[in-house]
Amino acid sequence: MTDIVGYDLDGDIGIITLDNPPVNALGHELRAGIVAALDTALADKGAEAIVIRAAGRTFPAGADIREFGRPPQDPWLPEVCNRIEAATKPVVAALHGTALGGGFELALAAHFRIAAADAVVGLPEVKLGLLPGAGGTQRAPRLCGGRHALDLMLSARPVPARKALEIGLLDEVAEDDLYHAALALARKAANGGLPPRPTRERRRGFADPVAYEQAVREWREKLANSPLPAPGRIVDCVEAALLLPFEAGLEFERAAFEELMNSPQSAALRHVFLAERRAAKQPELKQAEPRPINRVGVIGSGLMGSGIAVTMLDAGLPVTLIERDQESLQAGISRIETIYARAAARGRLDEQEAGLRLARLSGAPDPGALGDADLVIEAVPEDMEMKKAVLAAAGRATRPGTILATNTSYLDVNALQVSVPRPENLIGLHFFSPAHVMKLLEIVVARQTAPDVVATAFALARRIGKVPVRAGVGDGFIGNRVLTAWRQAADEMLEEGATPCQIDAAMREFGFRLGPYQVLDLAGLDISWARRKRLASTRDPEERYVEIGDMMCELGWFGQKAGKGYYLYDSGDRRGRENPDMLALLDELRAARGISPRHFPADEIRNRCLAAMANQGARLVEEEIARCPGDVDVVMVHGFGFPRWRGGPMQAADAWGLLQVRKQLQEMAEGNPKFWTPAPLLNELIKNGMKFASLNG
Ligand code: T1G
Repeated sequence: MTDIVGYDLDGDIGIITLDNPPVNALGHELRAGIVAALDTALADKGAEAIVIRAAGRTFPAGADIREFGRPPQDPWLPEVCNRIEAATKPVVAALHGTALGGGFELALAAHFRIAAADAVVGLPEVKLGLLPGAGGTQRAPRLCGGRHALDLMLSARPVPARKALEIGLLDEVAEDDLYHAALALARKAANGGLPPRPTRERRRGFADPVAYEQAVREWREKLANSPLPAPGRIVDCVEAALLLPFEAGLEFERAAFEELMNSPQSAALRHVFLAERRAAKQPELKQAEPRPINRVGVIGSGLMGSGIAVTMLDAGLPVTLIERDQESLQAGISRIETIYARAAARGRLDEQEAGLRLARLSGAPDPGALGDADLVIEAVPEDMEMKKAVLAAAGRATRPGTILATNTSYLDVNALQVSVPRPENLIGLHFFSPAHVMKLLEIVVARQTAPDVVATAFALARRIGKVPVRAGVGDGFIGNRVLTAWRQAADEMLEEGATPCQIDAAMREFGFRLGPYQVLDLAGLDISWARRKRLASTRDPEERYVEIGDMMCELGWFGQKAGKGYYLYDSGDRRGRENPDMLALLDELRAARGISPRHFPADEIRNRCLAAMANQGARLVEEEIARCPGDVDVVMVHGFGFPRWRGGPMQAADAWGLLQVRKQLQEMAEGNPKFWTPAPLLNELIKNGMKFASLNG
């Protein structure tokens, strides 16, 4: 056998063991090894039946995503599955961990399936813009019927073993010893009780064809306006399972799979999957041991501080909440209690669990209560002096090994380091509001931050369920820098004739849930106004500055919180409607600048916004604020609603074509050269015939 596929005999049962860490992904070597081991087992006269199992953390979690986009190598996974199904001896698949995608398809091709009680199974390929391409769309419905099969593939949610048993996807669940339970099942099969039964011949799932077709119709209606091709193709394949002979169904599935594999949507979704994991891997994690975090202090209990506290409480960490006085502290605790009460009321959390989490919360109006904290995060207002004072007090109140973190969105973390007794312990943890909901965490590594502090931050991100991205110190780090560029591009079009509604509609059509002006109204216009005022003295006179935002804030139009911003918000209506006063203000601004307004087509709006974002992303990579373009994509997808199936601004720019991006920038450069001039990195990539993706490692 090979070193990633083993074969041995246990009594009269042939045992094939897969061992391809970290998740037994079904890459070429593993597939070839399985076929070789299967042939050995079938030829082995001592083997009456066969068990396929896996070592390590999980039964195969799918095809190897890193092989996608390259010419597939024999044996293809569908071929491996067909070989298992055609075996002349009973084959039992023993599942543990997360048997997903091609891994579960391998199991579906076996004659019997047994799983550990805590295992989950699933066919989540739709999250990658694909469909189960190794027979899953044809075999699963034969076992569990159309409705369960469609839910499995279209929700992409893993199914716990007992539920999978209940709907017919498994034959047994092993309450304790999976291996021996699988052996017993194989022996029962071998002794004639359970002969080989190819899934392709199973009809259990077709028992009620009317209900099956009804499920197909219901899903087709639900998916009528989906911008993604994969869900609809999955429905087609599941319907084909009922209507076509098995081999024809396999061919139908194969054609649909190849169509999706070549789609830009799948390329983008696969890119984000790998970019998220690449962003979480840091050199420091290999060089330094993370420090233990058993108690967290949070200073400031406003919107951000309370959200950060809830994030830590949700992860099982005790939290000490610090405020300037008892009244503020009580208000903060009440805010946290309200968050949990709402979650319980919506059924997202049971009352008892909410109570357990709140029991881990303590508070004091004095940083002296932080003595036993391993990590202290400040979330006070964006004022440098205030943050310096708060961090200095935390530094005095805590142990030498305690990590101090700032949640600042913009401020210079290097400057903050000078305010604490041990600068090497200070790092930026930039959460996004609401902190207990948003997945993105920008980890800002300052000049003196110690490697083990960086390693601790990334380990903490995984523990609290966040998507971490490393950022260098620079105004706005990664996300807010790109957002600012997006806003500049949009504001210039406002000034020249577009309306907030037109710009937001164009960006929603691109795939954003909300357009930029809807986001700004939601966040509050006063926040970015404060930043612009703070930076006013350093503003470059050569850069075009659009005053519309300042004009609105001077009128008190702060967005949803004020009931008026780019849109008007009638009481209780968060969607907003066009603000005629805004349009009048724009006319006033254009007249003052001698601008004759013109119409902006949706394509031009999108192209200008995307070019501005990608160009800013290129600058962030040049300045080493972002490690690679993929990190910029992860930030924009997880922090700013960039449509995941477009992959982020850098992936979308690659898909559009860097020459096109540069052409768009050059068309704009005359009006605002410093902002629109193509980044040198963009020119370099074009010159070398490369894409942003080539820098992702
Ligand atoms: N291929 C290659 N590598 C994979 C992988 C995969 N399918 N899944 C995970 N990894 C790597 C990942 O990059 C990371 O690597 C390590 O494993 C741990 O992953 C034909 C076409 C299994 C639930 O969509 O959902 O089969 O950084 O950090 O949080 O029909 O990984 O350590 O070097 O995510 O514990 C279908 C994708 C594929 C499942 C584990 N399968 N994976 O989560 O660890 S398409 C999937 C996951 C397919 C067939 C089709 C999760 C996980 P490194 P991790 P985790």
